[in-house]
Amino acid sequence: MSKRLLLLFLTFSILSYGREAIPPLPWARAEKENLPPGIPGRDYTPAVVPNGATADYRVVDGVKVFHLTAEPIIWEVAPGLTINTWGYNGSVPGPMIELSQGDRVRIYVTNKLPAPTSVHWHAVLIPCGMDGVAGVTQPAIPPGETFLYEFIFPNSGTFMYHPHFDSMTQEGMGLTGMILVHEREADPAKRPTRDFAIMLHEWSIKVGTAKPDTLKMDFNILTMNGKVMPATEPLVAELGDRVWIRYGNLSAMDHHPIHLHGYSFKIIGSDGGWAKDRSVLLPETTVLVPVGTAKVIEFLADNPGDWIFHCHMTHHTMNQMSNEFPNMVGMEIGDFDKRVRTLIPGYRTMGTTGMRDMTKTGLPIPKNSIPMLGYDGPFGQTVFGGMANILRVRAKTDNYRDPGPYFFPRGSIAAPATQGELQRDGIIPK
Ligand SMILES: [Cu+2]
Repeated sequence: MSKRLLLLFLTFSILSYGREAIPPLPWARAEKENLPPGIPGRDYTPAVVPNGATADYRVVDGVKVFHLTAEPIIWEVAPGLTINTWGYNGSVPGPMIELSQGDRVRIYVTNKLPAPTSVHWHAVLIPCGMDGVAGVTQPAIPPGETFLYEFIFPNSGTFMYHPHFDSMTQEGMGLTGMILVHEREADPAKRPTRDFAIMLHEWSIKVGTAKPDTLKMDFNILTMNGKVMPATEPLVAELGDRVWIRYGNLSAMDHHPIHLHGYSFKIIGSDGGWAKDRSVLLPETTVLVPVGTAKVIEFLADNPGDWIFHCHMTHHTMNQMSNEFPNMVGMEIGDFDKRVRTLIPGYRTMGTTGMRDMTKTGLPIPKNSIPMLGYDGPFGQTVFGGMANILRVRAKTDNYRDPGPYFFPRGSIAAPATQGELQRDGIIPK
């Protein structure tokens, strides 16, 4: 090496010392691998979308082609409440986009809304021009037009899609959807046995109306995949199954702590990626799903039964109760009802002992409203609904069809205490 070359080399080394080399682009590896489109069943076990659907696609020259249409829709939240709102491909949330890591997609977005829109691929690491932020990365899609997004999904994970134009109105009206990207795993035994995807959402719908009010910041309809319990479709698993539940939250204002009964689980992933070492994760029974995130929980189905899982914010399981009714709890009504009935036949004061009167077992309610719904279980009314559902774990199922309510082993249910039992343990009811 000549002296001059050596000097040049030394100068370059000193100048670049402490500076990182330019890292590879997040999608560079996937681009290089150029994998063929993943095949459901062979490369991954398809996830289950309770009350929902997986998006259809076709493969054109090795690319998965999807078509989303943002449009006004009529949506039943539960029998008794149907709303006029906005959705993708006729539903709230939109169909779940399910892929394999490394899949290349072309997603056409047709805007049939009365307003411009765009679609942002939340937490997917893609080139900036595909990010779907109207004004920043692209012009908004005008009503009547169709835009094309094309990119590779470089990582497995749990992601979401939603408009990035007037988000308060458009996400608030229900334009939301989940994206699941699976690792390519040839051995089904190494995949989760049951994989569920649930989008959390919240709505402000005045009693007796059908249009969500996206300007309001207090919410009275809290949904899982667009439904409130008891319209939520139960999750079914068999003993020994490795279960994943993936929650996404595109509510406007509220984080939802989702509590699962009967199980301890681990939070193994978020929309940002996966936990590397699961053995160090704290065991949990409630997962907080903040607005704008996804969380994935994992547990082994080892405890048979009908296990409720629900947002632990008590108002989020009460539907349109919120502040539409006066607080009657503890009121002594005496012969008030009897006197009013001479003027209004059939009158009954409600709510003096809580919310039970507001269930469908109570008195008639305003048209198109669900002041309170509850789940009719084998032992009565839950007086509890909204952002809630049931996980049914059984020794064996008929191909995971809903087995109906749990059959409790004899003597395993809480029941009235007998005189003998009270005496045995020295309990004297006051
Ligand atoms: Cu909640």
